[in-house]
Amino acid sequence: MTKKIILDCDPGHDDALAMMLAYANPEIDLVAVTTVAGNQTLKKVTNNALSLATLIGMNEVPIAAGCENPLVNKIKVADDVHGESGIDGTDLPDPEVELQDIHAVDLIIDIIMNNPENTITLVPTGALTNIAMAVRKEPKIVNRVKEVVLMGGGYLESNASAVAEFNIITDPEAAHIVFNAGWKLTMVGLDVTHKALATQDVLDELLKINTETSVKVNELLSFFQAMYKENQGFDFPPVHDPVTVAYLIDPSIMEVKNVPVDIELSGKLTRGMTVVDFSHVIKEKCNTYVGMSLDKEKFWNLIYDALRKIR
Ligand code: PIR
Ligand code: CA
Repeated sequence: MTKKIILDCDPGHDDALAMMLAYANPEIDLVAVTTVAGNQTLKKVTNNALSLATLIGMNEVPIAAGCENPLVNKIKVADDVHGESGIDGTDLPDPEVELQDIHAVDLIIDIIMNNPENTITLVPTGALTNIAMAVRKEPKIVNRVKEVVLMGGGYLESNASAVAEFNIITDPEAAHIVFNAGWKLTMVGLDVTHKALATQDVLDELLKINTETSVKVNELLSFFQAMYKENQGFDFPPVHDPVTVAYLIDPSIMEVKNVPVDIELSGKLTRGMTVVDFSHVIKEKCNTYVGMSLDKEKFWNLIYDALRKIR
Protein backbone atom coordinates (compact mmCIF):
# COMPACT_ATOMS: atom_id res chain seq x y z
CA MET A 1 0.00 0.00 0.00
CA THR A 2 1.37 3.41 -0.94
CA LYS A 3 1.76 6.09 1.71
CA LYS A 4 -0.05 9.37 1.14
CA ILE A 5 2.06 12.31 2.21
CA ILE A 6 1.85 16.08 2.30
CA LEU A 7 5.29 17.68 1.94
CA ASP A 8 5.40 21.03 3.76
CA CYS A 9 8.67 22.63 2.71
CA ASP A 10 10.82 25.68 1.98
CA PRO A 11 12.87 24.77 -1.12
CA GLY A 12 15.79 24.87 -0.55
CA HIS A 13 18.42 22.55 -2.06
CA ASP A 14 17.62 19.60 0.20
CA ASP A 15 13.85 20.25 0.14
CA ALA A 16 14.10 19.88 -3.65
CA LEU A 17 15.50 16.37 -3.23
CA ALA A 18 12.76 15.50 -0.73
CA MET A 19 10.21 16.54 -3.34
CA MET A 20 11.87 14.52 -6.10
CA LEU A 21 12.12 11.41 -3.94
CA ALA A 22 8.48 11.70 -2.82
CA TYR A 23 7.29 12.27 -6.38
CA ALA A 24 9.24 9.50 -8.08
CA ASN A 25 9.24 6.70 -5.51
CA PRO A 26 6.37 4.26 -6.15
CA GLU A 27 5.76 3.64 -2.42
CA ILE A 28 4.84 7.30 -1.89
CA ASP A 29 1.74 9.10 -3.10
CA LEU A 30 2.58 12.80 -2.91
CA VAL A 31 -0.87 14.39 -2.44
CA ALA A 32 0.24 17.99 -2.00
CA VAL A 33 3.24 20.25 -1.64
CA THR A 34 2.82 23.24 0.66
CA THR A 35 5.32 26.02 1.25
CA VAL A 36 6.39 28.05 4.26
CA ALA A 37 8.88 30.88 4.73
CA GLY A 38 12.26 29.65 5.98
CA ASN A 39 15.27 29.18 3.76
CA GLN A 40 14.02 32.20 1.84
CA THR A 41 10.90 34.37 1.78
CA LEU A 42 7.57 32.69 1.12
CA LYS A 43 7.44 34.25 -2.34
CA LYS A 44 10.82 32.83 -3.30
CA VAL A 45 10.40 29.32 -1.86
CA THR A 46 6.96 29.05 -3.48
CA ASN A 47 8.37 30.10 -6.82
CA ASN A 48 11.12 27.51 -6.34
CA ALA A 49 8.56 24.77 -5.62
CA LEU A 50 6.69 25.64 -8.84
CA SER A 51 9.93 25.74 -10.87
CA LEU A 52 11.03 22.38 -9.47
CA ALA A 53 7.62 20.88 -10.29
CA THR A 54 7.99 22.21 -13.83
CA LEU A 55 11.50 20.77 -14.13
CA ILE A 56 10.47 17.26 -13.09
CA GLY A 57 7.11 17.28 -14.88
CA MET A 58 5.10 17.15 -11.67
CA ASN A 59 1.92 18.72 -13.04
CA GLU A 60 -0.75 16.87 -11.09
CA VAL A 61 0.34 17.54 -7.50
CA PRO A 62 -1.34 20.63 -5.97
CA ILE A 63 1.06 23.25 -4.63
CA ALA A 64 -0.16 25.86 -2.15
CA ALA A 65 1.59 28.71 -0.37
CA GLY A 66 1.37 29.07 3.40
CA CYS A 67 2.63 31.44 6.05
CA GLU A 68 5.08 34.22 5.26
CA ASN A 69 6.16 34.73 8.86
CA PRO A 70 6.57 32.55 11.94
CA LEU A 71 3.93 32.77 14.70
CA VAL A 72 5.95 35.15 16.88
CA ASN A 73 9.36 35.78 15.29
CA LYS A 74 9.97 37.65 12.09
CA ILE A 75 11.42 35.49 9.32
CA LYS A 76 15.21 35.30 9.11
CA VAL A 77 16.19 33.54 5.90
CA ALA A 78 19.16 31.18 5.34
CA ASP A 79 20.65 32.91 2.31
CA ASP A 80 24.13 32.09 3.66
CA VAL A 81 23.68 28.48 2.53
CA HIS A 82 20.78 28.59 0.04
CA GLY A 83 21.63 31.86 -1.74
CA GLU A 84 19.56 34.82 -2.91
CA SER A 85 16.89 32.71 -4.64
CA GLY A 86 16.76 30.06 -1.91
CA ILE A 87 18.00 27.51 -4.44
CA ASP A 88 21.04 29.07 -6.12
CA GLY A 89 23.47 27.08 -8.23
CA THR A 90 21.56 26.11 -11.36
CA ASP A 91 19.01 27.48 -13.83
CA LEU A 92 15.52 26.27 -13.12
CA PRO A 93 12.70 26.70 -15.66
CA ASP A 94 10.14 29.46 -15.16
CA PRO A 95 7.07 27.98 -13.46
CA GLU A 96 4.52 26.43 -15.80
CA VAL A 97 2.70 24.68 -12.98
CA GLU A 98 0.02 26.85 -11.39
CA LEU A 99 -0.19 27.74 -7.73
CA GLN A 100 -3.45 26.62 -6.03
CA ASP A 101 -5.86 29.36 -5.07
CA ILE A 102 -6.06 28.17 -1.45
CA HIS A 103 -3.88 28.83 1.59
CA ALA A 104 -1.59 25.95 2.52
CA VAL A 105 -3.13 25.71 6.00
CA ASP A 106 -6.59 25.20 4.50
CA LEU A 107 -5.33 22.71 1.92
CA ILE A 108 -3.63 20.67 4.65
CA ILE A 109 -6.84 20.65 6.73
CA ASP A 110 -9.06 19.80 3.72
CA ILE A 111 -6.88 16.89 2.65
CA ILE A 112 -6.74 15.41 6.15
CA MET A 113 -10.49 15.84 6.77
CA ASN A 114 -11.50 14.49 3.35
CA ASN A 115 -9.35 11.36 3.43
CA PRO A 116 -10.00 8.32 5.63
CA GLU A 117 -8.55 8.49 9.14
CA ASN A 118 -4.98 7.27 9.52
CA THR A 119 -4.07 7.64 5.86
CA ILE A 120 -2.31 11.00 5.59
CA THR A 121 1.29 11.44 6.76
CA LEU A 122 2.68 14.94 7.24
CA VAL A 123 6.27 15.53 6.20
CA PRO A 124 7.41 18.99 7.28
CA THR A 125 10.90 19.95 6.10
CA GLY A 126 10.80 23.63 7.03
CA ALA A 127 9.59 25.73 9.94
CA LEU A 128 6.45 24.29 11.52
CA THR A 129 4.29 27.43 11.12
CA ASN A 130 1.74 25.95 8.68
CA ILE A 131 1.36 22.73 10.63
CA ALA A 132 0.86 24.55 13.95
CA MET A 133 -1.70 26.88 12.32
CA ALA A 134 -3.56 23.85 10.94
CA VAL A 135 -3.64 22.23 14.41
CA ARG A 136 -5.04 25.41 15.93
CA LYS A 137 -7.58 25.98 13.17
CA GLU A 138 -8.86 22.39 13.01
CA PRO A 139 -7.75 20.37 16.04
CA LYS A 140 -9.58 17.31 14.66
CA ILE A 141 -6.68 16.77 12.26
CA VAL A 142 -4.47 15.55 15.13
CA ASN A 143 -6.35 12.26 15.55
CA ARG A 144 -6.85 11.76 11.82
CA VAL A 145 -3.24 12.08 10.72
CA LYS A 146 -1.35 8.79 10.47
CA GLU A 147 1.94 10.26 11.64
CA VAL A 148 4.28 13.23 11.34
CA VAL A 149 7.84 12.65 10.15
CA LEU A 150 9.74 15.92 10.20
CA MET A 151 13.22 17.25 9.57
CA GLY A 152 14.23 19.48 12.44
CA GLY A 153 16.04 19.66 15.74
CA GLY A 154 18.80 17.45 17.05
CA TYR A 155 20.03 16.19 20.39
CA LEU A 156 23.78 16.73 20.02
CA GLU A 157 24.17 18.59 16.75
CA SER A 158 23.00 22.12 15.98
CA ASN A 159 23.38 24.59 13.12
CA ALA A 160 21.60 27.82 14.03
CA SER A 161 22.77 28.42 17.60
CA ALA A 162 24.83 26.50 20.14
CA VAL A 163 21.86 24.18 20.72
CA ALA A 164 19.23 24.82 18.06
CA GLU A 165 18.54 23.72 14.50
CA PHE A 166 17.31 26.17 11.82
CA ASN A 167 13.76 24.85 11.21
CA ILE A 168 12.96 24.80 14.91
CA ILE A 169 14.57 28.12 15.86
CA THR A 170 12.83 29.79 12.92
CA ASP A 171 9.49 29.17 14.65
CA PRO A 172 9.90 27.72 18.14
CA GLU A 173 6.28 28.44 19.15
CA ALA A 174 5.00 26.48 16.16
CA ALA A 175 7.39 23.64 16.97
CA HIS A 176 6.08 23.62 20.54
CA ILE A 177 2.53 23.19 19.27
CA VAL A 178 3.47 20.45 16.82
CA PHE A 179 5.67 18.41 19.20
CA ASN A 180 3.03 18.59 21.94
CA ALA A 181 -0.05 17.93 19.79
CA GLY A 182 -0.22 14.26 20.74
CA TRP A 183 0.09 12.64 17.33
CA LYS A 184 2.83 10.14 16.51
CA LEU A 185 5.83 12.27 15.59
CA THR A 186 9.28 11.26 14.40
CA MET A 187 12.06 13.81 14.59
CA VAL A 188 14.74 13.40 11.93
CA GLY A 189 17.30 15.76 13.40
CA LEU A 190 20.78 16.92 12.53
CA ASP A 191 22.34 13.96 14.35
CA VAL A 192 20.98 11.82 11.49
CA THR A 193 21.01 14.25 8.57
CA HIS A 194 24.64 15.28 9.12
CA LYS A 195 25.40 11.70 8.06
CA ALA A 196 23.58 12.19 4.73
CA LEU A 197 26.53 13.93 3.09
CA ALA A 198 26.66 14.48 -0.65
CA THR A 199 30.23 13.20 -0.90
CA GLN A 200 32.29 13.18 -4.12
CA ASP A 201 31.03 9.73 -5.15
CA VAL A 202 27.45 11.01 -4.78
CA LEU A 203 28.19 14.06 -6.93
CA ASP A 204 29.84 11.79 -9.51
CA GLU A 205 26.92 9.35 -9.54
CA LEU A 206 24.48 12.21 -10.23
CA LEU A 207 26.45 13.07 -13.38
CA LYS A 208 26.52 9.41 -14.35
CA ILE A 209 22.74 9.15 -14.11
CA ASN A 210 22.90 11.96 -16.67
CA THR A 211 19.30 13.11 -16.85
CA GLU A 212 18.32 16.79 -17.11
CA THR A 213 17.28 16.70 -13.46
CA SER A 214 20.23 14.72 -12.06
CA VAL A 215 22.70 17.09 -13.73
CA LYS A 216 20.87 20.07 -12.21
CA VAL A 217 20.88 18.32 -8.82
CA ASN A 218 24.64 17.92 -9.19
CA GLU A 219 24.93 21.68 -9.85
CA LEU A 220 22.66 22.51 -6.90
CA LEU A 221 24.62 20.29 -4.53
CA SER A 222 27.93 21.68 -5.79
CA PHE A 223 26.72 25.17 -4.88
CA PHE A 224 25.46 23.82 -1.53
CA GLN A 225 28.88 22.25 -0.98
CA ALA A 226 30.67 25.58 -1.48
CA MET A 227 28.30 27.39 0.87
CA TYR A 228 28.56 24.68 3.52
CA LYS A 229 32.33 24.82 3.25
CA GLU A 230 32.41 28.57 3.68
CA ASN A 231 29.78 28.93 6.40
CA GLN A 232 29.76 25.66 8.33
CA GLY A 233 33.19 24.20 7.67
CA PHE A 234 31.88 21.01 6.03
CA ASP A 235 33.80 19.40 3.16
CA PHE A 236 30.58 17.96 1.76
CA PRO A 237 27.05 19.23 2.32
CA PRO A 238 24.40 17.35 4.30
CA VAL A 239 21.21 16.66 2.41
CA HIS A 240 18.79 16.87 5.33
CA ASP A 241 15.22 16.83 4.11
CA PRO A 242 14.91 13.68 1.96
CA VAL A 243 15.88 11.51 4.95
CA THR A 244 12.27 11.95 6.16
CA VAL A 245 10.81 10.59 2.93
CA ALA A 246 13.43 7.83 2.70
CA TYR A 247 12.49 6.70 6.22
CA LEU A 248 8.83 6.43 5.20
CA ILE A 249 9.80 4.37 2.15
CA ASP A 250 12.16 2.09 4.09
CA PRO A 251 12.11 2.37 7.90
CA SER A 252 15.22 0.18 8.06
CA ILE A 253 17.37 3.14 6.93
CA MET A 254 17.09 4.82 10.36
CA GLU A 255 16.95 3.52 13.93
CA VAL A 256 14.61 5.44 16.21
CA LYS A 257 14.21 5.75 19.96
CA ASN A 258 10.83 6.29 21.59
CA VAL A 259 11.70 9.14 23.97
CA PRO A 260 10.05 12.41 25.04
CA VAL A 261 10.95 15.58 23.14
CA ASP A 262 9.96 19.12 24.07
CA ILE A 263 10.84 22.54 22.69
CA GLU A 264 12.63 25.18 24.74
CA LEU A 265 10.87 28.54 24.36
CA SER A 266 12.15 30.71 27.17
CA GLY A 267 15.83 29.84 27.56
CA LYS A 268 18.10 32.81 27.14
CA LEU A 269 20.76 30.63 25.48
CA THR A 270 18.62 27.65 24.54
CA ARG A 271 15.52 28.97 22.76
CA GLY A 272 14.57 26.60 19.96
CA MET A 273 16.38 23.61 21.44
CA THR A 274 14.76 20.20 21.04
CA VAL A 275 15.12 18.79 24.55
CA VAL A 276 15.28 14.99 24.20
CA ASP A 277 14.95 13.01 27.41
CA PHE A 278 17.01 9.84 26.89
CA SER A 279 16.88 9.18 30.63
CA HIS A 280 13.15 8.70 30.36
CA VAL A 281 12.12 5.35 31.79
CA ILE A 282 9.05 4.41 29.81
CA LYS A 283 6.19 4.29 32.27
CA GLU A 284 3.47 5.58 30.02
CA LYS A 285 3.59 5.53 26.26
CA CYS A 286 5.17 8.57 24.71
CA ASN A 287 4.33 9.60 21.17
CA THR A 288 7.65 11.06 20.02
CA TYR A 289 10.43 9.16 18.24
CA VAL A 290 13.94 10.39 17.58
CA GLY A 291 16.12 9.28 14.66
CA MET A 292 19.48 7.89 15.78
CA SER A 293 21.41 6.49 12.80
CA LEU A 294 21.45 6.37 9.02
CA ASP A 295 22.11 3.58 6.52
CA LYS A 296 23.82 5.82 3.97
CA GLU A 297 24.00 3.27 1.20
CA LYS A 298 20.29 2.50 1.29
CA PHE A 299 19.53 6.22 1.54
CA TRP A 300 21.54 7.23 -1.53
CA ASN A 301 20.26 4.27 -3.53
CA LEU A 302 16.70 5.51 -2.96
CA ILE A 303 17.74 8.94 -4.24
CA TYR A 304 19.46 7.47 -7.31
CA ASP A 305 16.47 5.21 -8.10
CA ALA A 306 14.13 8.21 -7.88
CA LEU A 307 16.30 10.33 -10.16
CA ARG A 308 16.47 7.55 -12.75
CA LYS A 309 12.66 7.74 -12.96
CA ILE A 310 12.61 11.52 -13.48
CA ARG A 311 13.31 13.15 -16.83
C1 PIR B 1 20.00 24.02 6.03
C2 PIR B 1 18.79 24.70 6.27
C3 PIR B 1 18.84 25.94 6.88
C4 PIR B 1 20.05 26.50 7.27
C5 PIR B 1 21.24 25.80 7.05
N1 PIR B 1 22.43 26.33 7.46
C6 PIR B 1 21.20 24.56 6.41
C7 PIR B 1 17.43 24.12 5.99
C8 PIR B 1 17.31 22.80 5.25
O1 PIR B 1 16.41 22.92 4.15
C9 PIR B 1 16.74 21.80 6.26
O2 PIR B 1 15.34 21.65 6.16
C10 PIR B 1 17.01 22.41 7.60
N2 PIR B 1 16.83 23.84 7.32
C11 PIR B 1 18.35 22.05 8.21
O3 PIR B 1 18.61 22.84 9.33
CA1 CA C 1 14.05 22.64 4.44
